Order: sequence, then C-alpha cells, then structure tokens
Amino acid sequence: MRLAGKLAAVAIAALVAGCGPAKDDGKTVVGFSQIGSESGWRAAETKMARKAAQDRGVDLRIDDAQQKQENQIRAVRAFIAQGVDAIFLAPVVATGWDAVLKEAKAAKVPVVLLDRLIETPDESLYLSAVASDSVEEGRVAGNWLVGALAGKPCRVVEIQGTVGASVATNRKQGFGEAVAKGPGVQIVRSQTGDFTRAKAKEVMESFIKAEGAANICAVYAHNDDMMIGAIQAMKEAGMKPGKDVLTVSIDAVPDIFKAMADGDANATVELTPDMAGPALDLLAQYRKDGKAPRKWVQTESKLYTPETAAAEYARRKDMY
Ligand code: GZL
Repeated sequence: MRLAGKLAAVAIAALVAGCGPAKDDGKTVVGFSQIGSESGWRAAETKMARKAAQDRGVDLRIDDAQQKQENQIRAVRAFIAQGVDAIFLAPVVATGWDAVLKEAKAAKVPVVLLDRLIETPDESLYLSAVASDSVEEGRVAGNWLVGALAGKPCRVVEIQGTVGASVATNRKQGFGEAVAKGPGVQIVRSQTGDFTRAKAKEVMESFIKAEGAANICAVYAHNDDMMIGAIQAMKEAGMKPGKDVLTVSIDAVPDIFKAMADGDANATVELTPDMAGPALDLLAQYRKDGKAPRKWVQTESKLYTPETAAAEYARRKDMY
C-alpha cells in the first residue's frame, strides 16, 4: 500500500476508534473490544478493566460495540492500524472471528479473549482466554435447583443469554445435564433475553401468559440482570418469586443479593468481573519472556444463597 494510503488507513482507523496512533511513551497500549453495557456485570467488567490498567500503568483503549459483532471487528481492525501492543476481545458471539484474528496475527498483535470463547480450528489466533467454565456454571445452577426440589417435580422456564454466545450455549448445556437428574424436572419454555433486563421481562411476561402463573415452579436465567427483569414480571403478575417460584441465575451482581435479601430470589452463581487484571498480567509475562501462557485462565464458579445475601450486597455494592 502506498505511503499516502497507509497514512489514510491509520487516520480512518484512529477516527473509528477515537484515538490516535499508539503513543511511544514506553507504556504498553492495549485495545479492548468490549461487547457493550448490556448488564451490570458487563459494566463492572469495564470499570474493573480501567482500574486494572491504571494500577499497572497500561494505556487501555476501550471500544463499546453496542453488542454488535460488526462493531467489534471494526474496532479490532482500528486497533491493528493504530499499532497497539495487544488486543483484548470479549467476543459477543462464538463464530465469525477467524478473518480479523488472522489480520491481527499477521500484524503480530497478540489477542486475549475475555469472558467468552470463540469457535475456531486455529487456536494460534489467540494468545490466551480468561473466562469461566460456563458449562460448569450451568451445572452448579442446575444442581442447586435439583437439591432445592428434593425430588418434587417442577416445570422450569429458562431465559437464555445472547443467541450464539459461547456462555449461553454452555450455560444451557450444563443446566440441562444437571436437571435431567431431577425426577419430574422439566424445562418447559426456553427463549433468549439477550442478557438484558428489559428483554427478559418481556420474555417472562410471555412465559406467564403461555404457561399460567400457577404452572411455573422455577426460573433459570443465564444472568442476574435477566432474572431481575423476570422478577419484575412475576411480581406484576401477582406471583411470589423466591417463595412460590424458585429462581437461580449467574453473575452474582449486587442487585441479585438485594433481591435475595428481600426474599425475591434464591440463588446465584458467581462470575468475577475482574477478567482484565489476569489478562494484563499474562500479557506482561509474555512480553517479558516470550513464553506462550496457558490457553485458558479459568475463573471460579461459586454458589451463593440468601443466608449471606445481606453481607454480600453490602460488600459488593460499591465494587461494581
Ligand atoms: C459471561 C459474560 C456474560 C455475563 C452477562 O462470561 O459473557 O455477558 O454473564 C454478560 O451478564 O452480558
């Protein structure tokens, strides 16, 4: 490409990503293609990423993709054109990344995946991934429900995360495997709420209309924000979530602890929003010694129930 063309490409890329070429002030520059701010958990991940970068003296540039893959691909290209040292990518969906990640690889820009995984035949396209075992998260949620039912049959409705997201596919799989062991436990409705409160409220309203309030024994939501939306829908329908209807969801954000303390929710599976900290540390080590890090840095999946909800809410409310 002629020099003029190159300069034009950098200028356009800089405009798209909102910042100029990577400065050479000795700081590591990382471009973070963030999914959006669809949930309290996601907002906390962004907040903690900024702090983790500041604590480590890293120049972190965050692009908000408004939950659109095409925006993430555009941001990754912009970061490559800026000459960043590395890219963090929270992939909104699991497929469609090979082409742009091949461009990053060709430009020798390492990519670290955060909180969701991708499906690719070529694992060399990313340096490492910091993420939970989302099948296990679904299993922990399902095992809790089977235990709480203690053999009682139950018609369960499920509100899934974003269609095509690795965590949604996996959380559905893990939960399904676990509740298959519960006698008479049946998932009677399952639909995406796209990880947002508003969409999940609409989906829960449609479930109540289709099933009848009295026929819904439990709700499983792939994240707490959607459960908060479902709780609002159940209350508006005169149902008693947390009492007549068992609830279990994932993330362990402050609002679900408040709901548990208020008696409106029963269980959540924790997912730490601090994914960027471990990613920055493995990147620093890699830049120092050139040794490939582990392909997957797994974060833990711990169950919380109402017994500790008030204390957990007090502890978490200013962190997120
Ligand atoms: C899970 C993460 C999910 C959260 C949701 O690793 O990708 O995305 O559970 C968020 O709150 O929308």
